[in-house]
Amino acid sequence: MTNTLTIRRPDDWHLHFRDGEVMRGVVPYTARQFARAIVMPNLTPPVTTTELAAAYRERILAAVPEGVDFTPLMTCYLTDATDPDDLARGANEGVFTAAKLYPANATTNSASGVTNVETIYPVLERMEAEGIVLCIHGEVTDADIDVFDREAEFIERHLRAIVANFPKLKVVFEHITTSDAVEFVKASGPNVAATITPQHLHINRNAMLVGGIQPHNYCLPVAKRETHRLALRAAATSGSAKFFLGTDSAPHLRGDKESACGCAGIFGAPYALESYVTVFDQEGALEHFEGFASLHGPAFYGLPVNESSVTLERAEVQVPAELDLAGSTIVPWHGGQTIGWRFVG
Ligand code: OTD
Ligand code: ZN
Ligand code: ZN
Repeated sequence: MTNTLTIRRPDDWHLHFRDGEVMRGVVPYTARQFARAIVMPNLTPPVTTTELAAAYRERILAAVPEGVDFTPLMTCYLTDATDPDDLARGANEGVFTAAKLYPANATTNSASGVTNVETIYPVLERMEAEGIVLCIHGEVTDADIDVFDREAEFIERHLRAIVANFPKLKVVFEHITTSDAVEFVKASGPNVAATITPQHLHINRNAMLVGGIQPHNYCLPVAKRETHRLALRAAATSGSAKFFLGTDSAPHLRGDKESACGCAGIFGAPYALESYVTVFDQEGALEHFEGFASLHGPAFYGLPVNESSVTLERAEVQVPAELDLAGSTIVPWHGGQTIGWRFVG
């Protein structure tokens, strides 16, 4: 039995750092485990220009603890009014690593998102030409579509057309939650990949709704039924380079989640690697963990792999029920549970 695992230092290909005090509390958790992270731009106001992204990057870097090597990779929040020239300039200057498509109102702080995907086809054309990666929150927002069907519907209504119209565009289907998404990504060419969160590998929708409402298991896209979770686990642990790590860590203060209208988002950063490696262990696929965590993401984004390494060991770890962040409390993913792997460093 493998009791310790040493892999190249991983990266987190999708997370939310927020801003201000909360960001300063959150960044060290990610910088402790990951060398780089794709930082989502859904601030208020959103990070829509090169100038805003460069300033946000500086604020994040100022929150990285002394002596820790961590690089935030910035994304541009696409709107109906995105200027392709500014996006291309930001990418060429090394400010933007990717751009993010939020269908308007699909998730937290996405009200300024794209109202009609066709509106931004000129931007996608420019991104394809410049080699800028497109990250997609793949859910339709139409009121008549059931929340559990919104991802599958997005594939049929929009994603097939985007991939067909821009065959050279690199597309990351973010935080996939369905077997439909797994099948779509597997059937697509090498320019289409997906990130998978720890929560969608661990829980199905019962964890959110059975035995009382469980707000700390609520995120978007919502967890689906068990067959989908099993498809995600098979994809993540298969060794396929099309699937890689993206926590979608999305911290909200405890009171904002335990509320009559609770916020969507799970704070996965603090025990992220322990959570993922547990899944690979349960699936008998520890040999594929390094690919998922540390190799497939850089290969897709065309970036070098990290030279340093991290070690995980089999050991019982008690995850705190809550963490203090800038004087407020946030409940972490696995809060109050015991997990079977420890991050050594
Ligand atoms: N999902 N919460 C948030 C973002 C993600 O869709 C996402 O990427 C958030 O709070 O920013 C969430 O549930
Ligand atoms: Zn999203
Ligand atoms: Zn996200």
